[in-house]
Amino acid sequence: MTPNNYILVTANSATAVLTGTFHFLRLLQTHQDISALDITSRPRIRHRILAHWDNLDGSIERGYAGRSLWNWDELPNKIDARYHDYARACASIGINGTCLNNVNANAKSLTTEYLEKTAALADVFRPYGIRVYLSLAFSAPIRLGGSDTSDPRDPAVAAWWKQKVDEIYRLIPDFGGFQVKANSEGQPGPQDYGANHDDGANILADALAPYGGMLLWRAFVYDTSVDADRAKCANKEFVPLDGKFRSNVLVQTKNSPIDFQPREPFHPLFGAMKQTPLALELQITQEYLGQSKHLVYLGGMWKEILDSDTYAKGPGSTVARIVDGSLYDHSISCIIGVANTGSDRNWCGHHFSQANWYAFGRLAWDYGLSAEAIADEWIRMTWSNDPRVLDAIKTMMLGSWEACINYMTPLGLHHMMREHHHYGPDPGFNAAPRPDWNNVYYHRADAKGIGFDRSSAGSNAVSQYHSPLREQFDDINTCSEKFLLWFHHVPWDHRLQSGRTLWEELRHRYDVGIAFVEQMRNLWQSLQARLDPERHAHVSRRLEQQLENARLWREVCIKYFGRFELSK
Ligand code: GCW
Repeated sequence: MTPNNYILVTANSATAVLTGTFHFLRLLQTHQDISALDITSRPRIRHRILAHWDNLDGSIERGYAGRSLWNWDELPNKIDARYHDYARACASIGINGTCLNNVNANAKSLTTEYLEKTAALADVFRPYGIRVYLSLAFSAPIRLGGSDTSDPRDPAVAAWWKQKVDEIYRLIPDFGGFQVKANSEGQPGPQDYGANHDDGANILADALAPYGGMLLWRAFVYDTSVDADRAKCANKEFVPLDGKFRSNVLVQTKNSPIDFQPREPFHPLFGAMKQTPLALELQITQEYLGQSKHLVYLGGMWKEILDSDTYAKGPGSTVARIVDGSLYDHSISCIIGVANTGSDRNWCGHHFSQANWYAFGRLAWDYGLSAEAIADEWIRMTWSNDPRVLDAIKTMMLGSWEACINYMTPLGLHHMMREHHHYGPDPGFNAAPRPDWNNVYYHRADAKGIGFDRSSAGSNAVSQYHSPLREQFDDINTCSEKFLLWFHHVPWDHRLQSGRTLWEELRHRYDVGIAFVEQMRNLWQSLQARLDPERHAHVSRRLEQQLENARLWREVCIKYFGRFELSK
């Protein structure tokens, strides 16, 4: 047989052959040379999960693409064709898990009736190599089991969970495990009984362990009695528990300390817990980044987080190496992205939001890929291989995240959005029931300056980072300007690297952000004849909305902050 007249896709499991086949299709679709293929690929992170914040009534918390894909009323009997399409799309980018229901969980999802529905979905997803996970309500023993407590130290509670888990595995033999939001934003949890996160996680982990199930325990906690600076709370609660969790528990940590803001520094829990594997939680759905109205490609944002050096074990201790388990030698690893899918015809509300679903999967598989390389693949497969189209769209995508930061929250500002729905600006908001739900709590603008002082002279959140980051962040002159107002209260006339004062620079950043949206709109217009009219028109309308909203951010923020600047 002469060499090179066949192409072999092989792997160590059926699912992996499927992944390899999709990789090959991607090479064809992106017009790569296939004459001398010699590719080996393995995922860097073992569990690559989409988390759906979908409610059982079909609504989606922070969903901007229509109703939930899961039609619970029709399950388990009716299997919608889109379940297969969804699984195929996920498998094509290496996603191997899906958590079906909202972390603000309804206990009902663990009833036998709903488990049978979940089992039907698991049957659809199995051939694609995708396991299902569920979010649970910690109060389920009370709500479903008739118990008067869900205290994790009560043997009857542990027994209830064990029999529930046994039931789940009878129906779904490859069930992935649970995701838990406990004692966070009003959700029930072990602290309701004076027990702690490890107690709660461990009884669930013990029930899952015989089946190889995994427990994702979220670290998104910010109890004001723990610390007055919300950014510090998770470390203060979780670091003392390091070493106390069972081996099948991962502490699931958002990429950043406050929430999924347009830009924040990485979460200091990465590098602070050595004995506990940490799952990285990213938000694909753009809750704080213009939702499905703004074109914002998140590849660069996630790369910035993954590539961040924590210095936990000296230089090179990146967040990625903590998440993949290599830094502290953990065999279990997980990355989880809050999904942006829904039942909209285009899946994600905005045609360009699909790029974020795609980028999540690709980075989860290989965080060494660049944001640009991922954008390149996606554009070719979604829009065109025409170089003019490719160049224009790539320019749009690659500049879009920085533009969003500039027109919403430049220089380290954060949490300035409108209450509840989180779309649009409201820097003066100060009427929430807790201080850290107010926007004035975060920017602290006054006649002297603006920004949250988290330096050693302020809340000392910098102390949660390792040297030399701690010192860099602590000093107003060495703190990266992208995080300046996140770590410092800066005088209005402080000079920045550009030579402009802070106030001048702020105004400049808003202008730059808006100018980029205008550029995106113009680039998109120039492609009209090269793209299909329907999708082109849809994106055009979205870009107009984005521009209008970006201008609103500038107008409202400059007017609001201008009052303080003038009074100085
Ligand atoms: O950012 C906040 C969101 C909530 C969400 C919460 C969380 C699911 O506004 O909608 O609740 O984060 O991550 O638990």
